[in-house]
Amino acid sequence: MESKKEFFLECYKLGIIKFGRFTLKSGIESPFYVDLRPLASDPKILKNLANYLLDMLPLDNFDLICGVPYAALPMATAMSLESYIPLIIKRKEAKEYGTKKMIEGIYQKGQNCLLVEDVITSGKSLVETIAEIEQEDLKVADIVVVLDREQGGKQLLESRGYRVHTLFNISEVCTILQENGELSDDEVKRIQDFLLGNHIQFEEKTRSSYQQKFENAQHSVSKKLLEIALAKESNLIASADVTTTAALLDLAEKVGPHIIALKTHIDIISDFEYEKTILPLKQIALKHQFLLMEDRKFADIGNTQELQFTSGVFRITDWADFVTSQVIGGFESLDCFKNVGVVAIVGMSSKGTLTSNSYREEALKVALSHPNVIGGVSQNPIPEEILLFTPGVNLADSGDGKGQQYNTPEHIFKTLHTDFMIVGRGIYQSENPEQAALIYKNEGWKSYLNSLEKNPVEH
Ligand code: S5P
Repeated sequence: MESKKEFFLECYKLGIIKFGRFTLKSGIESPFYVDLRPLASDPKILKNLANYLLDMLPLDNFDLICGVPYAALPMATAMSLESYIPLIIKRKEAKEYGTKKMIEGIYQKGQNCLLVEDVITSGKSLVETIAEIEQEDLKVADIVVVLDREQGGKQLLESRGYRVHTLFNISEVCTILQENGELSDDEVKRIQDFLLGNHIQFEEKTRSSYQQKFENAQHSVSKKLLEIALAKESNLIASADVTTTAALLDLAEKVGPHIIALKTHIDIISDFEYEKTILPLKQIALKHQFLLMEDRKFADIGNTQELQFTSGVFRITDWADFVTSQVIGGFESLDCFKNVGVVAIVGMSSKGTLTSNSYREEALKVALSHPNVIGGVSQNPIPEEILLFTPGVNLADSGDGKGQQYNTPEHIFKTLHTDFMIVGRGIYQSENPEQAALIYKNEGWKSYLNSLEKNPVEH
């Protein structure tokens, strides 16, 4: 192979680095702009690049190669072809349908994965990618990078115990170009000054604590929920999907001390009578200090929703502290829920749900702007202004054979920054619901505390 310097000059001819004044995504003005994607369009260069990257470290240890999407995907593919190390593909976004997998390809738990990145700046996208690969129980120890912009990313990853192997860094690139008459001394000086003043301190996004959310909460029901969560050290909502009054009251009594709210589907109680079902339920809620959440999932025009909320045998308005509602009827359909909190259904947990990205975006707009809304039900992160309720949690199962898809408490608190987890069959179908509630409560609280930690990348 030619020398590294000659190789760089060949790459440079493809227009991968431009000098001048560029406003970056962050708003900062940079004296240079890097885009390595053209390298993939020259097969000879891509192949040589793959070999340069592979030559930087011993390869005996790696079972897999993975590129950070998108620019590093062809590089990782070429490295795989040159080294015969199998490739896995990391998605940028989880699939909407089917498996929801973030990593595609054939791999086994515990395998070592070599990660490939085109340019490292703050290290943010690498940190996020590593977390997702590690979530699949794969190991990452080494990262190869084509160009280091020398703005702190390498140090960040090394401080977390990863080995970062960079083929080029911006200083040596400037020297090569200066020697070759491509860059003036003034330009080099300007770049050096920029690099001195622009070490990006990448702060990982951390979640707000219940205490912070309590202080900022506007709605009285949000405040109450957060207050109970803090007092009981619980973020558990038990879903009481039982069909008789006796079973409902029995469950409420047993799980009451450990939960912040009991979620009902009141229309599945076959022997419902307001006096015999609701009045004792309210007593139990008062005794054990939890709120009542009626999971009615209203989905009609405002006038009909108002009737469904206030009339009929259930008279939900008289006893529920908060209710769930679809937002498909639009903003004004939520106006009728004046005396309760509304949890908007933003995304559903079932396989094949129609709550696509674009639906969720629109649903969130309604939820965020309506004063009655305290939170959303979703399997995806939502803005911190409203509370996130996540059902589909089960420690023992991954599904129910009827389309329900389950996650663990650890996943939803760490990855989604969930506020409250909703557990149904994991508790009420267990042999000992009281003990099960306690286990979920402890697991949920532990996962919440872990999710407050700034540095979730562990070794
Ligand atoms: O997307 C959703 C929304 C809700 S509210 N997925 C859900 O499962 N739910 C409700 O949560 C569902 O109606 C049920 O009452 C509970 C989950 O029960 P589990 O037995 O599957 O834990």
